[in-house]
Amino acid sequence: MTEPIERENRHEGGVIAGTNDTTDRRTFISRASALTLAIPGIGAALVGCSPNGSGDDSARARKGDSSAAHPAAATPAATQGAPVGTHNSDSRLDSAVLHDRDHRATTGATANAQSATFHRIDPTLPPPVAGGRVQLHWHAREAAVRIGPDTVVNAWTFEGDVPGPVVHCRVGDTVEFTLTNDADIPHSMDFHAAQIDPKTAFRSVPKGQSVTFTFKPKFAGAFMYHCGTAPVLMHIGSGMYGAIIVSPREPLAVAKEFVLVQSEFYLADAVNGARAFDYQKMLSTMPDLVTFNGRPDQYVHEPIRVKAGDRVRFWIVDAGPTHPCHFHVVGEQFDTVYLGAPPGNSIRGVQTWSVPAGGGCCYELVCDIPGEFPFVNHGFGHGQKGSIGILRVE
Ligand SMILES: [Cu+2]
Repeated sequence: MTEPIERENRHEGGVIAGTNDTTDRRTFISRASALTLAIPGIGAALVGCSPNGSGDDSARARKGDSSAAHPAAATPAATQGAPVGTHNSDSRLDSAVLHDRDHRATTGATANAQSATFHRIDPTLPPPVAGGRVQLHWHAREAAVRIGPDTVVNAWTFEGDVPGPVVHCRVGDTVEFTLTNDADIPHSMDFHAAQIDPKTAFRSVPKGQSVTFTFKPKFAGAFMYHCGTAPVLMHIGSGMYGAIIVSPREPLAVAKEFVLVQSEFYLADAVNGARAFDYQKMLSTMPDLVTFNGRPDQYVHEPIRVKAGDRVRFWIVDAGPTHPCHFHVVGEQFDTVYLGAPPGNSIRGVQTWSVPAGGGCCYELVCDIPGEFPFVNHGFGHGQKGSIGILRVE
């Protein structure tokens, strides 16, 4: 399932790519190290937030990579390839790596910036693979990602893109997941759809090593996944997140289903055509861009199309790292919003409903008449920065 590593690169200064100069970087690194060392549990606290897990294959990546590729050695809640006791709450691992590196910003990713091509992210929810078992083997890697005609970012990614692939399964399916880290600094995976011991399953793995774990989603819903390596803000803010959609065992009403992952981008000025992520900006919480599926305004330029009379279901995940998404469709109303696991927990007749950072929500509407209906983050300071699109009803 691993797609070709078209844009992979080495990224030597990646870890502090967002900071503005050497001093800032050192300050950031020492603060991050101090934080994680002084408060050993904080990493785990930041990492956690999950529910748990029986069988059908599902999981497909966007862009046609069918996710199911490498059968992950099903090692329940396990840990492979790294020393026991190395987990997220001990970001000593990360810190050690940070201290040992020359943090000069620069990077192989930059070198590949010009060749990074733009592609629209297909928002269509892929079908769950039949069989009750999802097998995923993903790679964490650095990549130059073109998120707009003039903007290439040096991202940390799952599978080479931002966001990472969409996974779609059903309640009770078995998800067998392996992450192999191809990047120079440690990374990890935290699935919010899992209930599992985060200290082992969500632990960080250094370059060249892997972690494998298995879970069975207990609740339906739109769930975030992300790298949980400290500082989590930096890892999510640099591109390591995505959505796992868990459908209920009994199918919901027939609908055109779409997945939107809202996320913020905090960017430094371009160097050699590529922009690094800026950790100080992440801390200031004033994003340069707020996007649906990692590209500002992409569904304005190429709208989402449905037919009059279609039921439309939006699965929205807010990856943050910090701000909520106040989801609204101009000229429409949601006949149903599921606050928790569909098909329960529904409220009706909703104009706008917010998804918190790290959360997900399911929205439904029926488009009775043709037209162009903008869907927006109605927090317009952010909507105007790119979290807006058009639903074209034909
Ligand atoms: Cu990471």
